[in-house]
Formats: sequence, C-alpha cells, structure tokens
Amino acid sequence: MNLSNKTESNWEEFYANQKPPADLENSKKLLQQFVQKNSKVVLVTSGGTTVPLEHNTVRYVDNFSAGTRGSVSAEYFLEHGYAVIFLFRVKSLEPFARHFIGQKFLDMLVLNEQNALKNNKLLQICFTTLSEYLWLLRAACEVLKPLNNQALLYLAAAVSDFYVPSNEMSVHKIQSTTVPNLSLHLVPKILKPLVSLWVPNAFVISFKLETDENLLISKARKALNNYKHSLVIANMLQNRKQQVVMVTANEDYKINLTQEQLNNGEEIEKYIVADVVNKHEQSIIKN
Ligand code: PAZ
Repeated sequence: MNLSNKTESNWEEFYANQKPPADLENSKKLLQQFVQKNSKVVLVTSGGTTVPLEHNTVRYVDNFSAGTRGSVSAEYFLEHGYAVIFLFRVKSLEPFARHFIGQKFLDMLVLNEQNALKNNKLLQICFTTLSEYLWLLRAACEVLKPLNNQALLYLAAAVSDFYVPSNEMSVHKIQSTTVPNLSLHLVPKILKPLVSLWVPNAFVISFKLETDENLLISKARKALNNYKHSLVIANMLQNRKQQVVMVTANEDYKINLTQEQLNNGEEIEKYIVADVVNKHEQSIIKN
C-alpha cells in the first residue's frame, strides 16, 4: 500500500470530489427540525469510519471504535439536560439500546419509556464510510452554527486519516492475481474549517487516541494549538475505559476510575461529561 503524501487534499476539494450520501437532504431536514425544537444541543460523534477500496465494496479499511464512549456519553448529556444529535457508525453501540443487547424482549417496557425520551431529545443519524461521516458532520455544523456558544461538539468518532479518492477507486472487487497498488491519500484536517468557519462560536471538543503513551499529550496539545478549539480529550487504546487526560490551552489533568469503581460497573463517561458540561457552562458565562 502506497501512502501518497503529495495530496493532503484541501477540504473543499474533498467535498467537491466525494459524493454525498443518498439521503443527505432528508438528514438535513431532520437536523433542522431537531435544532429548531431545542436550544442547548450537543453533537456526539461515535464509532469508526470505513474507507472502501472498491465502489462495489468487498474490502475496506476500518478505524477501531466500539461506540462505547459516544453512546454512554450521549446518555449522560441527556441527563444534564442537553438535546443530543448522535452521529454514529451503523452497528456500533447506541444510547439506551446498548443496555439491551441479548435481552431485547424482556425489557420492552423500559425500552418504550426510553424511546419516548429519545423522540424529543435524541436524534440518531448513522454513517458507515468516511465520506458519509464528513458530509453529515458538515450538515450538522450548518444547523448548529446559529446556536453559537450553546452548541457543543463532542467528536469521539474514530475517523480515518487516509482514504482512496472516488475517482481512483476500482469499480469491481480487486482481483488477487497481482498485489494491488493502492494509493491512500491523506484526509483533509476537517477540524480546521469546522472550528474557524462552520461553528466558530461553538464549544468544540476533539478526542485523541494513541497507543504509545509518550506521544499522547504532545499530539493532543499539537491539535489544540493547530485548531484553537476548546478541549482535547486524550486517551490510550489500552486503558481508555479507566483514564483520560483533559488537555486545555492552560493545563492538562487526568480523570480516572479506580479499579474498584470499574469493578462496580461505574463508567468514566459520567465524570468526563460532568467536567465537559461544567466547562461549557463557564464558557457561556464568560462570552
Ligand atoms: O468507541 P470506544 O469506546 O471503543 O473508543 C472510543 C475512542 C477511543 C475511539 C475515543 O475515545 C477516541 O479517542 N476517539 C478519537 C479517535 C481518534 O484519535 O481518531
């Protein structure tokens, strides 16, 4: 596989060349209606994006994410009175439904009750590919922009850094007679236009996932310096359910669960979301 570094296509080029999802207009309508009904809204992105290698897709590159961070956080944001747009990867974990895996029929009553809550305060929109994700993310930003600092973006999805542009993709299944010469291009850094143009007054949080602890904080701080958004939540793949580091322009600090809390089924997202909500409130007061 060949990683093409000549092209970190700019974001305009990306959107000009990658087709929008078929139901984009319908998703936009749903987003608009939802935001009109709610004033304090958080966009939670969740799950990993795929990068198809063929138009008739048999093979794709995937980013790891079960959707735990996003789905659990969405439930806690609802508890804090936020309306939640949950932009998630098909078949990854979803708020509330995640509790019912394997026992769907026993708990129908509770599920119905939670569905009622969902109808007013939770909008779920799904994606599979990187391209679908980026189109839907921009559409969500368009409707959130007028909310200014009441809008919160919590970008926990694991988004690919590489892709095969549509015009370079094989139409049919790549044959195994030769070693394929795939040229992966760098995905444009979408946080840049998102923070500076699409939702310039919103409270934007990105996540940084690493597997090498020595890189974690420096990479998180680099992202913060580059994009000038509000907060980076840094986590290691290996212990992401037990520890995260909150990285702001002025400080970094850990949020931890003890082994006992973890054993008792506590979820670190409870504490992350409480901290984020506090920061968002402070920023609204300041502005
Ligand atoms: O979905 P999950 O709970 O299995 O994992 C969450 C996570 C590690 C994908 C998330 O916390 C995160 O770091 N997202 C950003 C990944 C990235 O750096 O692209």
